[in-house]
Amino acid sequence: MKKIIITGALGQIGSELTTRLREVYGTENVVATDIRQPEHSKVVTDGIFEVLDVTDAERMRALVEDYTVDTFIHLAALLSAVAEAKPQLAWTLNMGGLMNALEVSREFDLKFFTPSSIGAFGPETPKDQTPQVTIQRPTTMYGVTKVSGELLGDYYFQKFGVDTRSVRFPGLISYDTLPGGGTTDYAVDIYYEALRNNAYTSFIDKGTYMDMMYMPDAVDLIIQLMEADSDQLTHRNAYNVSAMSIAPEDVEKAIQKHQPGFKLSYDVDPVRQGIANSWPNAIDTSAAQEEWGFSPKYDLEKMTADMLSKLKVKVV
Ligand code: VAH
Repeated sequence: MKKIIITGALGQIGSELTTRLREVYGTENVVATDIRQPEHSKVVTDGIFEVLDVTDAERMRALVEDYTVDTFIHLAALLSAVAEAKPQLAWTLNMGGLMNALEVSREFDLKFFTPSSIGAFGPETPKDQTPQVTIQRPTTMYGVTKVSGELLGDYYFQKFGVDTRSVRFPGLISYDTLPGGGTTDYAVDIYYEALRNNAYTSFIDKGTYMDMMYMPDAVDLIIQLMEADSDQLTHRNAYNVSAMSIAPEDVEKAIQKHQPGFKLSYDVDPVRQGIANSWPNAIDTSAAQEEWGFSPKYDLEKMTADMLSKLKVKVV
């Protein structure tokens, strides 16, 4: 990677990835884009920023040509809960945007990354130690777009030679930018509410195990995968990645080590609980470990300590 364009740069992944890529590759070599242009975001003020609606193929092509990038990182998409509320919009945005990004990557011979998700699995998928290659029949529109995205990524690699790469992200936990309407957002909200009120009411039920990862590990692995030798990669679209399998009560215990009086209660949201129930408990990440050295640094304890210390500065 030398010069990179990113879509969805203001999102939960995009905001931290943009900052990191600017540090690693140089501010002048990162073109951050999103559909809006807030005045006070560091993504907008600290480097190159362009407004881009990813369903606008002409504008996307013009930016790629003008900035002579060699890598396309496509993050713009609706997440699971929002996609379930607006399934038709989710298909149009998630798949229309992805097709435009793959087409421009084909035309300009760009290296390409877009994330899949554990949401690409469904109720028939083995829930524990979910294999890298297994049945994928998701029952959410988000999952349908993610499986379709994986298949499109492989198709563009096999048919057109586009160097497509992808991972199935678990729930991502971060202190920089709030997530935008996912099922795993409880695992971010809980830290904010622990500091504000020393209490949190979870919309996901006790005993609901899902894969999770701290954002620094997610940002690191995107760079690691994109810098890996293409010949090393077999399961390009998309690698299972995860750092921990946790339930709300596990986060409660980890927070209580820092705030003994912290109280967790439950008010389950049937829609997001239904989505969570259709996903795995814990996925197998051996393919990513073997093919490109995936190795997350943060477990629940280390993440909790860092989240609470970083958020103390932000949360009033
Ligand atoms: C969501 N955070 O909840 C995203 C992610 C595995 C979860 O895909 O939709």
